[in-house]
Amino acid sequence: MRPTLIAGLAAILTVSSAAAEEVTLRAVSAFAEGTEFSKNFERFVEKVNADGKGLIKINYIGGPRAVPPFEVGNAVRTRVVDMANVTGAFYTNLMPEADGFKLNGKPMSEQRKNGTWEYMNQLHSQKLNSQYLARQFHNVPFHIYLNKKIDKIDFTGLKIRVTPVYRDVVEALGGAPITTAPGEVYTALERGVVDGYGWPITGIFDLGWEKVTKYRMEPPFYSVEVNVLVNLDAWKSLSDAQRKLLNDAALWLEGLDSEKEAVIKAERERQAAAGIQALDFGAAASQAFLARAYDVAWQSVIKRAPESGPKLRQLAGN
Ligand code: 173
Repeated sequence: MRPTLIAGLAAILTVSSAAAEEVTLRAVSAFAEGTEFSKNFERFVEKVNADGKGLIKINYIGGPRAVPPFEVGNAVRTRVVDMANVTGAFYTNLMPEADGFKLNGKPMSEQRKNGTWEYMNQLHSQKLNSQYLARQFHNVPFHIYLNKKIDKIDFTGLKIRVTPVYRDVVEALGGAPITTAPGEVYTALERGVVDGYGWPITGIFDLGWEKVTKYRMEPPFYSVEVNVLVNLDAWKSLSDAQRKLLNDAALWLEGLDSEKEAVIKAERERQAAAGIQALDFGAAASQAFLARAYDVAWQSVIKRAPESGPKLRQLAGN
């Protein structure tokens, strides 16, 4: 070969290997783009792409139009995607104990110190072939929303839309649970297929549910958990610098939970202004409901995951 050609080839190789240092990860969210439980993840993607220029890039494909919510866990396990923003409630088929994550409402700073993160990471590594990068929304509770007025906390005769988050407590209180993805809630309410639904305190305006919601039952219960998972093979293929960038962004993402207190207050006011009436049965009934809600949920987790269930309960401390 002529020296110029060799020099030329060498230049091309140098350029392409420099370019290859920037890794692209494909990511999806189990929640619709731009809605409450995708928004902070989308901010995380922006941050990684800004801070990680030349090092790592997240190609955000979007929400449930890309992968149906209940299939997102399997998509990250099999590396159909490299990264996912998804609640454990959507992958209990692969990890029955994921149903217990909602019962731990401790801040992530604490969970990272007391061994919870590590244990959760181990579970995700074993059962979801994933790195447990971050958990969001520990301070956001759930509610049961209703279209039929009740005069005590009793769901007898009511059909209630659930995911694994609410199934046990709805059944324990006499309701008939009907599982749907979030994308089907509006139609189910509009057609009267269900008389109510479980959902966090935040986010009902995103999909227009205030138009088909009359009541919100008090008290709030459990803790939302939406996790950022990275396929383990993808994770292992990253350099230390790339992993550090993701870990730093993950801590930043968990820190965004501090914004939620104000958001929750505003959301309660917005619901009231939209005509959604709070059904509050007083302190004693609320206490009894909470005790029952935690009790049936732990029983169910421990029954389905006899080894990890008790360990998760011990870590949650309730
Ligand atoms: O109600 C749901 O679809 C659900 O389980 C959930 C979990 C976390 C955040 C938002 C909704």
